[in-house]
Amino acid sequence: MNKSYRKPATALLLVAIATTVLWTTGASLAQRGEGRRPPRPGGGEKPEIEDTLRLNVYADNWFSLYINGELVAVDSIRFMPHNVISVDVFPKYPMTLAVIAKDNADAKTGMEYNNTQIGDGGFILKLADGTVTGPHWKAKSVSYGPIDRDTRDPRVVHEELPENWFAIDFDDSLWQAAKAYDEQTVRPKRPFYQYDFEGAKFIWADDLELDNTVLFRLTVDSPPDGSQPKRFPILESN
Ligand SMILES: [Ca+2]
Ligand SMILES: [Ca+2]
Repeated sequence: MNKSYRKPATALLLVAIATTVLWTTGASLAQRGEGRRPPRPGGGEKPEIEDTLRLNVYADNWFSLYINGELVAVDSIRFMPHNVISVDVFPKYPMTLAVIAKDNADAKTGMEYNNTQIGDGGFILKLADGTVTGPHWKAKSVSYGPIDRDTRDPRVVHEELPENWFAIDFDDSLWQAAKAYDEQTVRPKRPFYQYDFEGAKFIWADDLELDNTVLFRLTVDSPPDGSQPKRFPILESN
């Protein structure tokens, strides 16, 4: 090998070594949480990705979710196949979660698959601070049918969504308690088992089959796992 070939090879090797050293250092700093930017004088610490919580949501068949009045997650697949939405959430307590969940149901008949059958619903959620779905959530069914399970002459009941149903200060005191359902009853599909839902219960309104659109709400005063939420004064002036 002559000199002109050796030089680029040596340079490449040096770049590779330097990249590995930088990557290793960065990874170990991130692992120890030492990669945070130092706070600016007088500015306070800014939140970093380690300050977020992982939120896992599974709906049969579709949902959208608001936290403290803001839209945070939407199921990216309208009905089939069933999927899990997993996003990072920046928590702020007290934290109001509000969900609209829909079973796959024709608006006029309450049935699915070209009106050939009655489908069932189901909703489950877990946030990394220990917030989980269960009968302590509030629920309200706003679409129901087919009435009397009459599939020959299917009729449905729809209610307008209450104004600001997802807002922090919405009064849900007259809503019913969510009803919890066994995993065996909801029969979640494969993606459910690939994410952490430990401790969470499937919820819906009173009828897993005939309630087709259900609203849910919960306000969490502080992290259920007892962790101390970090404060960021830099964000509190906004
Ligand atoms: Ca249904
Ligand atoms: Ca369904």
